Amino acid sequence: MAPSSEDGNSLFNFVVRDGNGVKGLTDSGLSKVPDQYIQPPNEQFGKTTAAHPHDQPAIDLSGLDGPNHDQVVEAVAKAAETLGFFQVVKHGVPVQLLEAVKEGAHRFFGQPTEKKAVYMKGVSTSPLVKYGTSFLPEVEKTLEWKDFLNMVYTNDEDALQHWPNQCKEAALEYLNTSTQLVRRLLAALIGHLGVRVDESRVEALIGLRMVNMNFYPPCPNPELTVGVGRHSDLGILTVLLQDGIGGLYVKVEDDTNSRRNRGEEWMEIPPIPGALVINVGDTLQILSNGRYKSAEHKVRTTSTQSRVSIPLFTMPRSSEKIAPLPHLVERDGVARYQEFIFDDYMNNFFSNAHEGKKPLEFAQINSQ
Ligand SMILES: O=C(O)CCC(=O)C(=O)O
Repeated sequence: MAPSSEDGNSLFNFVVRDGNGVKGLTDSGLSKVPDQYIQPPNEQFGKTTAAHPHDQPAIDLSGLDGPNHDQVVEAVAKAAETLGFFQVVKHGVPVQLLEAVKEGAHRFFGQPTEKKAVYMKGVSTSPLVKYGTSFLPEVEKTLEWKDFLNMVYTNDEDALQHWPNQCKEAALEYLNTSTQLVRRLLAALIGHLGVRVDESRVEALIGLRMVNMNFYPPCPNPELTVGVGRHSDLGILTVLLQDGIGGLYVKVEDDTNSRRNRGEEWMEIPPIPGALVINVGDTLQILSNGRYKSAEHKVRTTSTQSRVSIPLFTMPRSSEKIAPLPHLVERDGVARYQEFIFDDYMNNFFSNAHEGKKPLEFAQINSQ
């Protein structure tokens, strides 16, 4: 049985240290959300997020290799320059595979705690796999309503040997086919900047890849909690598969005074069957000297059904030096970010609870 929320330590131990996660908490039967999950008012969905759905149609990528190439590139680049988020269809990742990946996620999280807990940090026999809950429970003031499985890619053989049996085959095929998609999108985005980047550099820029499976159990008080707090992703591009439940919100970046006076504006990225969501990460913002925007996003919980989402994060190899591309600095007459080693950016990112786009300050030179 789950401990009462008045006993903060035992709740933390039950959820985090014993590996029961939010799923274990909700399986024990909850009528209200424990205090440890109640967000401060300025982060609560009920109080702050008056959102409207993203109304841009999904971009049809079948045109990328045909006569509509230029229009498709234009649409992708425009989305990356403004919201930093867009959806794609006819993307080359088979739709049946998307179903298999979601089923694999449900199979993994549907297991008893002891089966999942073998992958917990500090316990996992595989350095490539981590099961956990929230984002950084040891440093967060308020926990996020989410359990996750993180699978790092080194090569196909390691993945099939180490990733959990419940989902490894589908997850690996999803990673490999989505990586092709990332290569095509990145070629389009780099080309649109009017610069050339060697193929070997492109491979180094997406040389660290991981698939996460996120599981959001139903929440008795969705308006008080977050599934994931506001953040942007740290890498190049993220490919996200979401199921039909919805709950992903993106912040509309607009620095004009009129927007500031009206407060923040958030847009829901509605589920579209067969589509994949793409978002720009901090590293691509930095390489493009601020032209492409990493998107601040967050996730709402729901009271009725468990939601799953499966992001593929593409990031630079940890030893890679990152700085704005020299041609862009020359053209812009200013470097907006300083050079750093990606490993240092990653360490900073994974040392702090989610706080919007604050990690970008690590690299920022001028206030933007
Ligand atoms: O669940 C989602 O829709 C987004 C997940 C996310 O932002 C993340 O895993 O970083």
